[in-house]
Amino acid sequence: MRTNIEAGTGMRAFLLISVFILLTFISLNSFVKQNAKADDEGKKLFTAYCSNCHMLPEPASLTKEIWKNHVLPVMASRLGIIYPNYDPFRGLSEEEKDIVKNNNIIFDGPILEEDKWKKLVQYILTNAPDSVSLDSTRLKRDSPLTQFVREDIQVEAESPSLITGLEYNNETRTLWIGNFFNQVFTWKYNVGVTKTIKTNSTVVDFNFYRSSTYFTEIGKLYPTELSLGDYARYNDTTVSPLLTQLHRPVHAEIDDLNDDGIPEIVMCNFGNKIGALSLFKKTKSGKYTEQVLLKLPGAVKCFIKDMDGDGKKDIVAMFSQGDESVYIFYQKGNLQFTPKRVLRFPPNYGTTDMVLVDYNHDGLTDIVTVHGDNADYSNILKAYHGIRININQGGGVFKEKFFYPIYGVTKVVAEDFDKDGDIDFAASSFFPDFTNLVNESFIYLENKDEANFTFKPYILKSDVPLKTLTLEKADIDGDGDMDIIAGNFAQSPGAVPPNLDQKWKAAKYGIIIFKNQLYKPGK
Ligand SMILES: [Ca+2]
Ligand SMILES: [Ca+2]
Ligand SMILES: [Ca+2]
Ligand SMILES: [Ca+2]
Repeated sequence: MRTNIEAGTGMRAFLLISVFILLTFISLNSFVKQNAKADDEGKKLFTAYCSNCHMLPEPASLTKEIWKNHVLPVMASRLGIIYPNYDPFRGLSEEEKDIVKNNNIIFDGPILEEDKWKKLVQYILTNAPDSVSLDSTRLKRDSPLTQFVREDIQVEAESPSLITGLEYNNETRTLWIGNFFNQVFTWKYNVGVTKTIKTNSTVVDFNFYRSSTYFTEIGKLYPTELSLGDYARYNDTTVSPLLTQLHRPVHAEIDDLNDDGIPEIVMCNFGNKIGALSLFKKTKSGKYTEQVLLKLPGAVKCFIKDMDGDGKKDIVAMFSQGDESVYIFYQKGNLQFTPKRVLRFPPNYGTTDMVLVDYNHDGLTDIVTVHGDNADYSNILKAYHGIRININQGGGVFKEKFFYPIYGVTKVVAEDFDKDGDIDFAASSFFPDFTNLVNESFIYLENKDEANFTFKPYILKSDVPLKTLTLEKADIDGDGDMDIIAGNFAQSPGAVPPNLDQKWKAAKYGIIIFKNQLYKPGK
């Protein structure tokens, strides 16, 4: 009997345990299912609401902390949900507040229910990493720079040096330099500064057209919704504004787009929360009228080029704020443009620069894009920062064929620097890793195998690493090879190591020349 009882007890215990396990399994299963359901719902909301304004980012592309404290409050405000620790109107003047309100940037009330927003947030935070670590393979990838020799040159009396614009005029062999202190310098190799010109505001870009020089004056360098910028013509003695009340213009092109003898101006009004790419046409009375080509903030760079080979000049423009993208505006009728978005990137890519180059020599212009801005909401090392080569497939289709990662890269120049027939690149990073990779603030990428996109990277170990917002190429010493010029910008929007910050601020130079050693003077 005892055995029976024992057996009976054993059986009951077994049954109880089985039931327990079964129940546990069911509840676990439904818990997992519920969670998966919530995750699924969160994902759907994320996809629906976060692809309205821009390309969908990966939740894993930023850390939980960055999402929570920096990006989500801003995103929420764009959906009319205001976080207690984030006031989208903070620091804005009444005038700016009105501009933001009138452009429907911030909604009056929420356009998404709170529980849905919570599910969306939960989905992002579940899939975001706690931290990102430095890619240690990069610590060993760079060779010492030998193709170029660095030379630092003082141009201004002001300190710290804050160079904002740099452009070389090949015809007059003059370097034009703009700085934060509303000054423009003309500079010649072996001569030095030849002229100092006072401007209305900070000059960030230059154009040379029919023996005149044109200044793009940003108005205010730091974000504002106010339109305080100018576009001015300089004729040896006077600066005459052609266009005024521009919204933080950062780049312009002037050219006769319809071949009627009268030049038009294409203006990148970077703006801030609002902005636009505009075409300015000269009327018979001599005044300019604005035709907005695309109302989108972050217009940062443009080129005028016939991209479809129909004989009419088109416009290629990059937008770098929120909806990061490259558009081609095809000229159909007389100054009538049809836009096509040819490249698009998630908003965390931090798109900053582009160059046009026929990388693979097939007669089709390719677009090289640069992604590395870390000045806004998410200051971490990003694996997807770098240079992208987007090859023209024909018919206005571009495909990313190569990605070279560089933390915080902001500018690039493309050229066959060693004259072996293939395109090499030089790039500057304003947001490198400030500890072990700070010398990647300047990288020379020598093309080793064009078809396979094999590049050899070189850096210069320096006590005061390059810190620049500007990068230009020119044969500055006139010896037949292409050199690289950068302007010193000794201020940081984010935290940098204090000892480096001191060195940058104390640096007694305005421009840095990387002199190509391919042909040496007198050799
Ligand atoms: Ca065309
Ligand atoms: Ca090509
Ligand atoms: Ca080469
Ligand atoms: Ca040279």
